[in-house]
Parts: sequence; C-alpha cells; structure tokens
Amino acid sequence: MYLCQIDMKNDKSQNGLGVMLITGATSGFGAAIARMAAAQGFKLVITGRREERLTAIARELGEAVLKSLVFDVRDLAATQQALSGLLPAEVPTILVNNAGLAVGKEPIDQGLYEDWNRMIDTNVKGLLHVTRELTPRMEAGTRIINIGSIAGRQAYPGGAVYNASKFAVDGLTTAMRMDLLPRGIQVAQVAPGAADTEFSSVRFKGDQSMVANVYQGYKPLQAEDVADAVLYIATRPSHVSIQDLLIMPAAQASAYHFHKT
Ligand code: NDP
Ligand code: 8X3
Repeated sequence: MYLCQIDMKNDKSQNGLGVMLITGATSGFGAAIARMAAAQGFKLVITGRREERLTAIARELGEAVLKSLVFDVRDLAATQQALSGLLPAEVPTILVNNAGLAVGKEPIDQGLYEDWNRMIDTNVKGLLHVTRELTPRMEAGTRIINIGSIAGRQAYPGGAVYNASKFAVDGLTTAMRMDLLPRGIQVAQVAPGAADTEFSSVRFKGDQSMVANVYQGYKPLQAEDVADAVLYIATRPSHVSIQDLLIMPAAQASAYHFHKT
C-alpha cells in the first residue's frame, strides 16, 4: 500500500490532478504507473504497440483514460500522427517516457545488429520522438519523467548497447532539464535497478530459465515500487523538482553487487 502526499496546487486543468501520458503502458512499470495514477486522480493517455493489452487496461481504468494510442515510438510518422491528434485537454501535464527494452546480452563482438537497432531506436530515438512532439504544447508547471536505469550509471558485461542507450537517457534528461528550464517544465529521471516485469523475458527472447536466473535468491523491485517513485515526483508541489531518483532492490548495491541467498 503506497501513500503519496498529493498537492492539489498541481491541478493544471479540469482533469483533476492533470493528464499523465505514459508510453509503454501495456505491461510492467507503465501499466503499474497507469493504475496508480488513475487511483490518485490523474486522467490518462496511455500508449503502446499491443492493442489488446492497451484496450484491456483502458477498460479496467474506465473514465480515467482519455485516450489509448497504439503506435511504435520508433516510427516517427506514426508517433507524429498519434500525438498530433491530442486535444488541448489531452496534452500531458506529466509525460512519462517509459517505453523501452533490452534485447540480448551478448558481448560486443557477438551482438546482433537487429538487437542493437531495436534498443537504440526505442530507448533513445523513441524517447526523442515523443518528447519533440509533445514539449512544444506542454505548459509551464508541467513535468517530464524519463525512465532511466542503473544500467545508465554503470556499464556491465553484455550490456554495452543497452548501457549506451540508458547512459543516453541520463544525458538527455540533464540537457532537457536545462533547455526546458526557461519554459517552467521540470525534467526528472527515475533509474531503477532489477525489477520483475516482462523486461527479462524480452531481453532473453522468451528463455524462461535465463529469466528465472535474473530474479533468483532475492526480492527484486516490483512494478508498483517504481510506479510509487514516479507518482511521488509527479505529485510534488510545483516549486519542488525531484531531478533524479535511483531506486534499487534492498538486495542490490550496484549493477554488480547482489546479496543472493
Ligand atoms: P516491460 O517489458 O514490462 O514493459 C516495456 C513497455 O515498453 C511495454 O509496455 C512495451 O509495450 C513498451 N515498448 C517497448 N518497445 C516499444 C516501442 N517500440 N513502441 C512503443 N512501446 C514500446 O518492461 P519494464 O516495465 O521493466 O520496462 C519499462 C522501462 O523501464 C524500460 O525503459 C526499461 O528499459 C526500464 N527499466 C527496466 C528495469 C527492469 O529491471 N525491469 C530496470 C530499469 C529500467 P508494447 O510491447 O505493447 O509496445
Ligand atoms: C534494467 C536493469 O541491471 O538489468 O535496466 O540493466 S539491468
């Protein structure tokens, strides 16, 4: 059970606490953020590629969902088409750039170009596409929350391209914060450690023994733990800017140090 102190001065519209747009709301962090934000009074625009999943979440959350948008963040034309259709009351007061993935864990001399392109195009270019399309329409007092990773702070063997993409998110977050400062738009990063979502299943292309190995012997973060961090940032009073939040399982001290039993 999570309790966030909510500042009603955050209210940017007739939509209660405001409108949160979440990319990658079909599973993991994104779905948990959508559920927690709806429960706290946000209106939502939710996005993802898997239409059935998105429709199911929209149905579950009912009137909280203003719009469900099915598109691939890698596809600039599709992103532009989907986001340009937002009505003024649907433009986010909180943008959560969450859609992302790791694919493969081969060393650099064995990596697959296709995997590398998927990671760079989704985690870096996808975040840029969504941000570029929405920021011109976002008002003073709004916030962007980028989902980074411990993998964007510490590189590890087999992580090179995923590491590079999340180091990019770290750098982009800092520069975006400076660019958007004069417009009164805050930019934050939430950087989680190991979390039990569909992440590892995607990374290991469905190999469940590899997935089980990642989370064995300790309790990883749950999607709700990360959602709680996002909602904390989203609901601070308007003069408070949480810029960076590193959140790890209690059993993880760094990208390399786990206490497994
Ligand atoms: P999930 O695989 O459960 O969720 C990933 C989400 O991203 C899905 O909703 C997926 O939707 C969406 N997505 C992926 N590719 C695209 C695309 N091309 N276009 C649109 N949406 C896309 O994993 P997590 O919830 O764990 O991952 C969320 C974020 O958190 C990612 O950025 C990940 O890198 C980061 N992260 C994860 C950690 C972990 O250990 N789990 C730790 C630190 C950071 P769909 O497939 O329907 O398009
Ligand atoms: C996901 C966390 O450590 O598997 O970003 O890269 S890690």
